[in-house]
Amino acid sequence: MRNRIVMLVDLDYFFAQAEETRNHSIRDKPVVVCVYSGRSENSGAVSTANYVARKLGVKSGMPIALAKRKLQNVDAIFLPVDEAFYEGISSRIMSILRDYSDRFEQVGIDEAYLDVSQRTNGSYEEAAGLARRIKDEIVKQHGLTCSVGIGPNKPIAKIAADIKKPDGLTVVRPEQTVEFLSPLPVERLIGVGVKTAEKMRALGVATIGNLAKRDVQGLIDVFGKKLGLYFHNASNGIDEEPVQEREEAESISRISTLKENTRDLSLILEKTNQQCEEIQADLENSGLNFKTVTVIAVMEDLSIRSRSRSLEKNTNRTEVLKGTVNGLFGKFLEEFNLEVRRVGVKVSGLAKDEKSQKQLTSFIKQG
Ligand code: TTP
Ligand code: MG
Repeated sequence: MRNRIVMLVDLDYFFAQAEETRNHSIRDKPVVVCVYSGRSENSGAVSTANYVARKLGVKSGMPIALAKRKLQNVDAIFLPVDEAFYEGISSRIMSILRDYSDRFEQVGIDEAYLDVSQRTNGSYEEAAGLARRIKDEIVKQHGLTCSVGIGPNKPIAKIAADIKKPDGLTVVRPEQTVEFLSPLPVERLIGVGVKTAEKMRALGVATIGNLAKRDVQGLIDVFGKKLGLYFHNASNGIDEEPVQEREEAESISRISTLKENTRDLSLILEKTNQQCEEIQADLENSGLNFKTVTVIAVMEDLSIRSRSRSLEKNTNRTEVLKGTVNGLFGKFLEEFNLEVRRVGVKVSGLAKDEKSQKQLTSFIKQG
């Protein structure tokens, strides 16, 4: 049987690198991309940071205030997330990756699995060459680096991609799997979090190699049948999950915190109009339109409320979205007496819009 070859491509420090491509002068400085909550100047969390900032201790998820302390005496750049911009780059890169694969599965904004078994005829040598071509093309077209892992299945490709970053390329051939996995800490396996790792350590299992040597029945006794079997297979590098195209997103949404709790409709709409525009950009990028609009509110007592309205037919018009949100929130404020803390907008009932449908049909006709 031919070798199965799976590739995982993960863009390096994606949001921060995307920011560097539109402003080269920030490249050598620490760049921190932030999700500002808007509550006070520094409230919110770090979305991601470039490697210059990471060397100085900044990480995803860290409070912005802490990142600022770490970069106190350095000329650092703090920027707000611009998701519409990153989505645009992401969808263009994903279409490059799709073209290089037999089967394709996007798993995040900057990450995708490519099954390349067929086009490389099961040759890891060729797969490595293909990965180098992909990396070159993404640099050439978008000025971005990525890290690639190649292996006989998805988990190994993923672990391989994570081993060397940024701009890495790591190939794990089937015969190298055990040697590759053995020394790694158990946390590298998907599904092994801090708690499970602690439990494993108590059993004398610290590395994937330790885990692989355990008797499968012993693992089932401790973790139950499903997990026990999974840990046994995963630590031995066994995984049969195919690379599979994901279903279209079922909804697109945005939610954010208001500067202060309020019942003032115009303050709410200021925020939701912005969200509607971001959603519209996502819809346009993916050639989708919507049928149902939902508004979501987190109230001052932290309870969550939502109200929806379905339109007669699908549309992608921003004015319709904004208008519907306006109507829903107007009614909403009449219905509930509390102040609103966070607001969000969601569109669902997504379908390909006519324009891209037509392009698709003409494409098929030509082909
Ligand atoms: P990742 O691929 O996990 O991170 P990254 O691309 O920034 O860095 P790496 O070089 O290690 O791959 O996530 C992709 C994007 O998702 C990231 O650029 C920003 C966003 N993100 C968050 O907003 N919050 C988070 O906690 C994480 C992990 C990512
Ligand atoms: Mg990444």
